[in-house]
Order: sequence, then C-alpha cells, then structure tokens
Amino acid sequence: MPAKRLKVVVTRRLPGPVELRLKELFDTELNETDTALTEAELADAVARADVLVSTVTDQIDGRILARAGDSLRLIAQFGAGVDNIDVQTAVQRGITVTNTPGVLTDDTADATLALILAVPRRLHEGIELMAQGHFDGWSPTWMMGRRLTGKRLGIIGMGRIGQAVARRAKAFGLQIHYHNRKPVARNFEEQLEATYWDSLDQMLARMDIVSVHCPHTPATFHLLNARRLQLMKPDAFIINTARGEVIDEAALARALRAGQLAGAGLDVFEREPKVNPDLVGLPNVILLPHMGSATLEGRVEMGEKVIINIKTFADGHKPPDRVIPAIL
Ligand code: 8YV
Repeated sequence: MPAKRLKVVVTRRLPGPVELRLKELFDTELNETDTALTEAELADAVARADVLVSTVTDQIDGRILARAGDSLRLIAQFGAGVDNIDVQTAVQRGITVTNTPGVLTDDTADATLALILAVPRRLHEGIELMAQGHFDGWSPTWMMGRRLTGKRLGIIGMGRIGQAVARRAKAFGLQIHYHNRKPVARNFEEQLEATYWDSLDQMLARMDIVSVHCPHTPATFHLLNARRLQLMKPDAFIINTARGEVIDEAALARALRAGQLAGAGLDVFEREPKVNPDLVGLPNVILLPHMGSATLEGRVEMGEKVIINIKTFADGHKPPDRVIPAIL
C-alpha cells in the first residue's frame, strides 16, 4: 500500500506550474479564491494540515499555533521574510519552519534600484504629467531632479539583498556605505569600496540616499524612528523594499510633509495593505504595492524552493531552508 501522502494546505494562489507540481506530489489543498485567510480560516488550516504553505499575508502567531493539530510538522513559507510567523513558538512545538531565500534577491534589488533612480529623478512626476497631457515644451529649469553619480548610498542591512543593491548602485556611481550587525567580508568591501558604519546614527546624518534591507525583528522594529529620521539631511531620500515596520511610518510621513526629507520610495508598509494616508499624494513619494519580488521567474523559483523544502522533509531529511529562531 502506498504511504499516506502529506496533507499540504496552501494559503494563497501560487504560479500554475507550482500548484500543479504540489498536487502531483502531495495531497494538496489550494486556495482557489486567493483571498487572504481570516484568523478563523487559518486556525482551521493549521488544525488539519501536515504542512502549511504560508505567505506574508498569514499572521501565524502563538494563538494560531496553539490551534495547530498534532499532524502539523512543517510551515513552508513562500517568501524570504518570516516576520509573520512566531518561529520560536513553532519550533518549540516541534514544527519546522522554512523560507525561500536567494531566489528573490536580484528581483528585489532591481526594484530597489528602480526606486533609487526614479525618486530623485522625479520619473513618477514626469509620467503623471504626460498622462495628464501637461507637457507644454522643454525648459532649462523644468523637472530638475538630483544626480545620482557621486552621491552616498547608506544601506541598512548588508545581507543578500543589501549586497545585490550595493553592486548595482556602484555601477551607477553611488558611493556605498552600510550599517550591519557586523562588517561583511573584506574582499566584498574592497570590490565595492564600501564603508562600514558601526553607528547607524552617524551614517544616517551623512547619507544622500538611505535604503532599508534588514529583516523586521523585535530589534529592528521602528529602527528608523522620529529621532533617527531627524538625523537625516533634508535633501536625503529614503527607500524601503524590506519591511514597513522598520520605519515609523507616521514619523516618516510627518518628516516628508515638513520638508525634513527630500523624498521616499516605499514598496512596503507597516500595516499592509493599509498605507498611512499622510503618505499618499505627496509629489516626492513613490508608493508601490509590495511588488519588489513580483516577477514570474522569481515567483516560480520561490515555489520550487517551497516544493524542495516539503519534499526533503517528507523524505525524512532536514529541509535546506530551515529558519533557526534567534533565541530558543
Ligand atoms: C514576497 C517578501 O513576495 O519574500 C519576502 O519576504 O517580502 C516578498 O517579496 C512575499 O513575502 C511572499 O510571501
């Protein structure tokens, strides 16, 4: 008799080939409607699943985990960030958590560069103007943005994505500065002529553009608070494609409205899908709907990673992308 297939519950729609393969391999339950699960639906899902395939829109906290059935052994997150999961509680309950690192690095870095280019050069204002039919002819002093070449980019969090951003930014003539828990490998620093700042405060005060690439953890929640935002130069720009919670969104909106910052490019928000209304409609701000990793190729590769993690686990091995909680 064939072994019982794992019951895999997927909380959102995934790319077609990924769903197909999941169905071939496991007893897979898909979410045909693609609406984010309510708390009650998520509690039901963890009660009946052997494996839950979650995304950033699922809040898997201690309360949800308390409702998990004994069969729930793996949470295979479709995504690199796992701040929506109480990983420590999951692991304490014997549930393995995996994620999909690496495969969305380039796409997220590309989206970051798009914002780094677009905000100081006011591309969104130009697009809007053309859409309104307001191009009345060229003028020497019209639509002047700020030059990138020679400016200082301060990267907060020099992991995979931070490094990919640094490489791209270097090609645009930006000077690379970074703040991280510790300096990265010497040869990487040398290649990019990157400067490490142990003090985030000191780095912020000197940067022309600041880009956030650290994960959201209790230690990085509101890392850029009102006090730190005030350290930044009034002609500096801020970019965030990591997690909204790293910036105090209300303080950022206040700083932008008060002219204490030159502009912002944001792909992520503190209370997604809600966006602080004070950020909306500002001419010097580009807001994107959390689409940093949204490429067809990336989303398929993320799905493949999810499958590899589940399959390895089902075969009795340790899945490659296990998330190890900071404190056990
Ligand atoms: C993903 C992300 O698309 O991977 C991440 O952490 O933020 C996104 O780019 C999303 O999390 C999918 O769950």
